[in-house]
Amino acid sequence: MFALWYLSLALDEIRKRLGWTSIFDIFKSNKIATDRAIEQKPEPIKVPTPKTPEPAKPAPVVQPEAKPTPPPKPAPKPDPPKPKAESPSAPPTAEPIKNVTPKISSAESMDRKIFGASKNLENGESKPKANIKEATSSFLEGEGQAPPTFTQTKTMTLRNKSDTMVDAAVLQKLEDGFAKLAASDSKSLLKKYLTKEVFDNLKNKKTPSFGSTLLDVIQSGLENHDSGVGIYAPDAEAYSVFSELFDPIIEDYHGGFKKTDKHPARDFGDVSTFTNVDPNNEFVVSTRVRCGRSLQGYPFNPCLSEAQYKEMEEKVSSTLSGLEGELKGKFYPLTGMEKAVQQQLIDDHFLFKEGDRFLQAANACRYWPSGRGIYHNDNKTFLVWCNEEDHLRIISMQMGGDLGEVYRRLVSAVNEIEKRIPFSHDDRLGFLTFCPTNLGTTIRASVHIKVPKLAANKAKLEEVASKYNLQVRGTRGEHTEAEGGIYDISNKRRMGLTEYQAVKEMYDGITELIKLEKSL
Ligand code: ADP
Ligand code: IOM
Repeated sequence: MFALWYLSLALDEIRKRLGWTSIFDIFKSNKIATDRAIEQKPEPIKVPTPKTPEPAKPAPVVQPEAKPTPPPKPAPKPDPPKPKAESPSAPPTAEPIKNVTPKISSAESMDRKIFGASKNLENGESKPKANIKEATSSFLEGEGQAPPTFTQTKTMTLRNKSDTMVDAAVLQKLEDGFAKLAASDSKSLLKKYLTKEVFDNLKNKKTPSFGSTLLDVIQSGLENHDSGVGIYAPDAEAYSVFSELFDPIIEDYHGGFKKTDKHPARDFGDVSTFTNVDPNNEFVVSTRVRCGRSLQGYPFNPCLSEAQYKEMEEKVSSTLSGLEGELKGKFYPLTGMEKAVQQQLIDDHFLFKEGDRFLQAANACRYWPSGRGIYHNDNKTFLVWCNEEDHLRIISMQMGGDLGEVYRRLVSAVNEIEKRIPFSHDDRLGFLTFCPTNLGTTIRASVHIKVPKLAANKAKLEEVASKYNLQVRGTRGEHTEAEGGIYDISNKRRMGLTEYQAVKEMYDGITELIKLEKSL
């Protein structure tokens, strides 16, 4: 008996060494397979698994000084593949909302208002998230339109604890950029308010839905030390997550709009009250009033995919094609527009310029010229810019100083467009825009004006203008110089007052400046 048992053990050992399967093993493996098959019925809904992220590319060093305006990018790069939707039953879990300002109930509620949560959150559609990360990686690569790499897929798992951390390369870029800014003589509001303490408090934060970092917020100002402001909100949640930086900048720019303040309700006032600021045509060359709007359901520039740009352009052009009367016009896409035509429109002050380095550094010019365009009526007194700095810039302008006529046209256009497209609005911040300088009413009412005596000393002109809350720009707009003695003077603040009051501020201030010019 003992010998038999010993023999069976020896045989089993030989079988194992030779790799043969015993009858028992065959039975055992069949049973596991059967059990698995039983367990797998009914089959659960399969959620596509994101591909393994590619490794991040090394970050080049921030350019300390302003670079010359680069030439426009020739052709749009292909649209990044859309990230696959996550499980429909699992809406994104936002980071705990510790950083929101008291007036904004929560980042999520803000997001719901702004991005049409019914579309992006409740359906588990994570499409826009990919692009903010891509934006950051593009900046790290020093290239505005880099193809999506690891960051695109990485955002799909943003809810994973480790993915809420800011990448080491981004942190390094932030530290380098901050050190250079701190050592610079930049006059930007970014430099003024990004103290070491604020920097350290914010450098590890990310917005819950888009994963936007402090770098996404400040990269334009880090690259362009000559910025007036230097920060943008890559997505609307950035206004609350990075409020420690946005709030003081907003307060400074908008003349005292505090973090505890609430922007008043929209009020265009009595449009018939404004008259001609320069009835004798002595000083004012032309008058313009514009406002900005963001389409509900879409994030800001750095988070948009090329497909979204195109979709928005289509929405805007088809909506505007329904306008009648003096607003009736045509939409002209930038894609395919002859260079000579484009340049003429820019030279005539109708169209936005191309290759704005401030916007490029903020990742706002990706896929250019895709999705960009201009709508205008026949005599170019009513215009709409599509997808430049903001989704929409609605503009009314004409030669001379008849502010009443210009404002009345703007108000009727905005009212007509608002009947057709819903815009993003926040209870505290008013209409939401990419740049904090444009929040609230988003109104910039300006004149192109010649005041040679006052302008003999540019610093003096700016000093007098600021007394009336006015801002002086060059002839071709922001960041340009005056040509032929023509300045662009407009209301500076847009928050904490109504639309009517913003325009009145320009009207009153220009009236004073003209009086002063006459007295010299
Ligand atoms: P905004 O931020 O209001 O869009 P920009 O400073 O970028 O303004 O200027 C955009 C264009 O509008 C520029 O070509 C500028 O010359 C033009 N512009 C601004 N104000 C006037 C005006 N009162 N008359 C004519 N063109 C104007
Ligand atoms: N609105 C934006 N173009 N501007 C304020 C940029 C800046 O100077 O920082």
